[in-house]
Amino acid sequence: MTPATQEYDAVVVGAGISGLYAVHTLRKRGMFVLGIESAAGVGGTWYHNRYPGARCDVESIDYSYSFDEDLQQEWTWSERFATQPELLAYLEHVAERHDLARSFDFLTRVIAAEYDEAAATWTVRTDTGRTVTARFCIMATGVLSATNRPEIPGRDAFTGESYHTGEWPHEPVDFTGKRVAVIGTGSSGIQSIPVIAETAAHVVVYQRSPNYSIPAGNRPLTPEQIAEVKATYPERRRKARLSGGGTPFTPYPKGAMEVDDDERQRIFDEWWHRGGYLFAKAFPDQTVNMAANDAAREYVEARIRQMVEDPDLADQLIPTDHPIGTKRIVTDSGYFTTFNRDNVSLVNLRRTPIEEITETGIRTTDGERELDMIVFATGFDAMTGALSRIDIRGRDGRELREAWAAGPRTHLGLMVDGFPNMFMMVGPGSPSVLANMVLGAEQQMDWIAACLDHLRGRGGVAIEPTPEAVDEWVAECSAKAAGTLFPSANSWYMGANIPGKPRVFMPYIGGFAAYGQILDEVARDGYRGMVITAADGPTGSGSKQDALVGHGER
Ligand code: N01
Repeated sequence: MTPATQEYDAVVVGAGISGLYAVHTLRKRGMFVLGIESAAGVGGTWYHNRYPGARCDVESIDYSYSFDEDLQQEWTWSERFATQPELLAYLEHVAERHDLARSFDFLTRVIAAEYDEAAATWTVRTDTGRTVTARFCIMATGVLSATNRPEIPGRDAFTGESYHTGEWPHEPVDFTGKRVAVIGTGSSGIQSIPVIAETAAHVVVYQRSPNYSIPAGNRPLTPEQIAEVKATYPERRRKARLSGGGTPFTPYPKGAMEVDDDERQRIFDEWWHRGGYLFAKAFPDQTVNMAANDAAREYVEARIRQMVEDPDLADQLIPTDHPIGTKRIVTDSGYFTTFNRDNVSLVNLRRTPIEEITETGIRTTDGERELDMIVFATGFDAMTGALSRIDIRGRDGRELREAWAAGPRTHLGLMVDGFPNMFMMVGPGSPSVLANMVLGAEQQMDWIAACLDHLRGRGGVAIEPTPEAVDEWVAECSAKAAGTLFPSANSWYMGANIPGKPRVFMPYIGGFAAYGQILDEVARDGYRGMVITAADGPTGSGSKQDALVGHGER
């Protein structure tokens, strides 16, 4: 029988890429760890986003753990960009290989976490009624996990089938012969539309803002390519760690405006054929210099016009509201050419906005279209949504939601002042979605583990950043963003997709390698900007000095 309350060294919230590695790392250190996950199994993003066409836009060989050399030698990816089922199978395999699932309570959602200063522990409450305490809380809650179902009038009135791409059902969804609406043309919409169009009677794409999308150039990996990667994995990982985005690619060494037209065209061609969102990094100045960005935009525009047969339709599919790359460029498989099919049509919501979702379809200002199915590809309350849906209270009952009312405030994207012993993974204030999330999770968790060793070595029970360190990091993050074109876009990076959300560029855009260097320096400087509370320390906290020693393994 499970006792109502149990004491752990650490609670890890989430069984996605970060949460799995967090549990593995902490258990290896002999800590008594409880993982809590709302889904029925591991996988996080790759558990939930089962929509047709879902794939990763980072190459599989890079979007994989590096901590287990045998794993990376034994696992063989079948395609350059893995599909969701393959990614989920991989994460299930990792969980099995390291026996991670036994540490998790599945089908359990964390609803509240409160810091008890006297005990220097967190009390974590769940929707199953189970409450546990833990010295440390690792929030591996994901940055694209809190789905956004916009408040469109009549949203729940539709009596046909209705799905959100981020909460896709496990049973197969049959589109055959159906009239399907897809609302949203971000990555999820753009990836799913061509696949749905293969069997649906008709697909109506409801587009509010067109997006830049670049064909993935996906292909099966040949045995020779796989052998080559496996033989050179350490070097590939080393390059990735030294890069801006956590993958072994570096931009052309000259700016787009420093080269002549022929050279610029050649480099754009090269990165176009490389495929996908990496195009944003062809030249190093593409997202900082408007002239360089215009050159990239014009190149892609011409490509879109080549793919879409109807020039008026092409016009409507070409973005005009943001510099290319300041919203994530979508990595697609046949998106623009799908509009050449007879069974795909576009509703341009800038011209004819949605008035209402009805019982039988969607009514826009030019009339109602009858539908059998609506697919909401409307995205996420990104970066902060999963945390703000939990009632998190730090010292003196201060709410995280309140602390972040004007936008997320962190030290190094890892900790918040007034919330001791709570660490966040791959969230706001870190390179997060701007870099390879798998290496990002390893980078941060390794740092957290070393930080906990440091705390233990100093006989401390709690660690947190100073308010000054948080102020400094927030200023550093916004200065880095201000030096780019990113803040000019109404992107989810800026919180602009959620009405009322503060408009702040949330990730750290200084680069993956630079961020890693900063983490290293802070650690070398004895965790500069952070304060430790000793067991008998000034705040009088904690009689649980032994907590880090561990109570055996769960
Ligand atoms: O979400 P999005 P997503 N009426 O926010 C529209 C990652 N990802 O799930 O732009 C009508 O990008 C909204 O319109 P607008 C990736 O990082 C990766 O597609 O706000 N439309 C937009 O078109 C990605 O960036 C992969 O005007 C409404 C769309 O819905 C991130 O997840 C695959 C609306 C939402 O696009 C999010 O992608 C999938 C309304 N009321 C996702 N509200 C990979 O390839 C919203 N929209 C790895």
